[in-house]
Amino acid sequence: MLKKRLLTIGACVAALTIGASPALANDGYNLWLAPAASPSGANVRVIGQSETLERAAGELRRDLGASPLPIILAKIDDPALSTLRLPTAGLGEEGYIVRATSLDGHPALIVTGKTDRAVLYGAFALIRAQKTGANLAAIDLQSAPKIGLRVLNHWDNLDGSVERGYAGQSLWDWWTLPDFKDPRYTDYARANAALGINGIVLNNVNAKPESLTAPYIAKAAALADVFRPWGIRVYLSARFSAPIELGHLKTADPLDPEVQAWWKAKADEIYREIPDFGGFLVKANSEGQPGPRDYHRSHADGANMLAAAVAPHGGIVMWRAFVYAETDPDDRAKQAYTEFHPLDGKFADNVLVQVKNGAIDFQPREPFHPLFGAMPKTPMMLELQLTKEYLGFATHLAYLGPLFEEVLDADTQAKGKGSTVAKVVDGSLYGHRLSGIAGVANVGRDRDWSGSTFNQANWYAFGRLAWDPTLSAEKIAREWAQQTFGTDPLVVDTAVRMMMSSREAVVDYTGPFGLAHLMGTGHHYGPGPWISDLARPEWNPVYYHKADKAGIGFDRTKTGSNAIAQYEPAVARMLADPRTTPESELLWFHHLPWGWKMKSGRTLWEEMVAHYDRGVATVAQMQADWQTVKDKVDAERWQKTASYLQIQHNEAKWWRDASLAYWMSVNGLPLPSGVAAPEHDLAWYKAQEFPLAPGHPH
Ligand code: BDP
Repeated sequence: MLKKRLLTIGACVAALTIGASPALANDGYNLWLAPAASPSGANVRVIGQSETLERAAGELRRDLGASPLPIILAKIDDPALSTLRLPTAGLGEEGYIVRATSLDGHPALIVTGKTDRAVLYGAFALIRAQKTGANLAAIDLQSAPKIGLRVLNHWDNLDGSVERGYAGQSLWDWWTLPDFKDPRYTDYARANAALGINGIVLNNVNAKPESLTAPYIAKAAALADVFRPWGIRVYLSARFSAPIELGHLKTADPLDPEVQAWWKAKADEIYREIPDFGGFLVKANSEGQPGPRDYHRSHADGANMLAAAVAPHGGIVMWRAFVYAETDPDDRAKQAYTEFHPLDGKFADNVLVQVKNGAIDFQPREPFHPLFGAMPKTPMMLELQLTKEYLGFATHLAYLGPLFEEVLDADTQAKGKGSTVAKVVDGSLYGHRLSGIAGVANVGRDRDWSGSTFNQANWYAFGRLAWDPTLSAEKIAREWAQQTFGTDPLVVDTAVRMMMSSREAVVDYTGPFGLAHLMGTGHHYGPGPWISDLARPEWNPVYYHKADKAGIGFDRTKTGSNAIAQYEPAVARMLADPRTTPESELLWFHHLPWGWKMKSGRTLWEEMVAHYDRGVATVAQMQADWQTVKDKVDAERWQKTASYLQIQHNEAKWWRDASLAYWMSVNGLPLPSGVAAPEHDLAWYKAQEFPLAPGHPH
């Protein structure tokens, strides 16, 4: 009897580990790291010793399916590999080689690189290659990251909430750290290492001074210990006024010797606990945060003071250029450039200036930020937002790969044609030693980490593009889908099709043609294009669209704010004329009559309506597509995705209806014939309130 029961249990375990049946529950916890159905097990040998090499071997033993060749992990300078004469040029510290070859007369699959970190990346690359269909018997991969600092920014607060977080509470349980190291911290590090992410900023840019106190440094050190074997360093957001709040100084003036000494001592204290601490991220003089401007000092003065404190330890400072001031009447889109451009050449050589992809704020579509290419002497870090503050929170399916690709491929023309943002960011355009890219994390304590299965793809895409910004968003979508859902072509093709149309759908139903910042106040949930009563002008959606009876759009040409002059002359010339401006950015740069003739021959108004409708229709299409894979995806992830698509459909329609109701109240125009009227009147949309929407800072 007992034996029979054991057998049954054994059978169940086997069924669970095989995991092939789509009917089995899958809560998404494994991300892109699903264990192999029949793992390669003991066929992996490590030459040399380090915790990181052991982790690499562990990953292969768990996640790699049967390998046709024995696998050998070793650093490239290990004498055991010397007969192979592997090429080391261009590998750098983190590049790997994965090659099927013959070692001392025996066929073997070599995973190697100059450092154990590189070998770890090679191991993950091998797993990825297998899961995406490569023939391991003939594998020959060589890759090195193009960008040095590949960093996630957590906007996590010390009380466990996450600013703009839609995937549950913060992963970090600050209260039980440093004593309790939740196993999830390790799983988190693995997932990041698999993508090559090598830095994590632990706390919100709107930083509390407490994160720099001894108890919190100890907590950060505990996380650093967990992350270290995975090649990941920790960083902290620093509050500029900490010398006053923690050090009881009278000032935080960066030129004050006592302030400088305080920061130096603080950095020394951190490095005693975290010897490989990465450095500081700083949001200064932005949205109420303290900064050097409070003392009539420049951003360079502030950044350089912190840079001097971490420099002896090899640390860096990531200084954000996301600044705009209530006292500045100029176009908000111009303010960061105005403030930072004159500072080129004034930053210490361990400072990177971190610039959001666009000049306003992570909107569904923004033209590239004019600072890219405009500060040749300063390493520019690109900041992207993975958490979908403006693209439907956790519930909307919006694959951001195309958004990231669009900005990386954008041509600044700073050194002639082909001076892409990617080349600015990877340091190659101006030959910088430091280069970096940051993503505002979309991770929390939800079982599936990111609030939905498809949101995981945004984390994945960020990591892959950070490694190689020339990869295509579509290729990344495909490899993600294969690792996430398996290789059934119907599932993969369907997922990729949905993903590739999804971001444009959000643009269409929230505001096409470069309209931006039309959302509800504070929580940023849902439409609010009518909002005009907030204290600061640039907080109001009406500031951005400037719609009136005659037309719509923000004139950023020389008859308006002349923001276009911040771009290279060749780019500015193109943007000066609405006929040569890409239509996707038309109303960002121009104020045009509702009757403006679009390339399609239709009027601007007709075309806007068509785009709102197309956005809603694309979501309906995603719903229909998802139905076709119902029997091929596990029930748990399928159902959650289906339910979220329904939410998205409802909310897309809400955005469309509310926006059209408002635009019609402004322009007095009828809807083109055959177009459905908004479900409610404008007053109804205006009356909606969401005080409990998630992610809202407090
Ligand atoms: C905006 C967010 C706000 C952030 C700010 C920032 O609404 O919560 O603090 O950006 O990046 O997108 O500093």
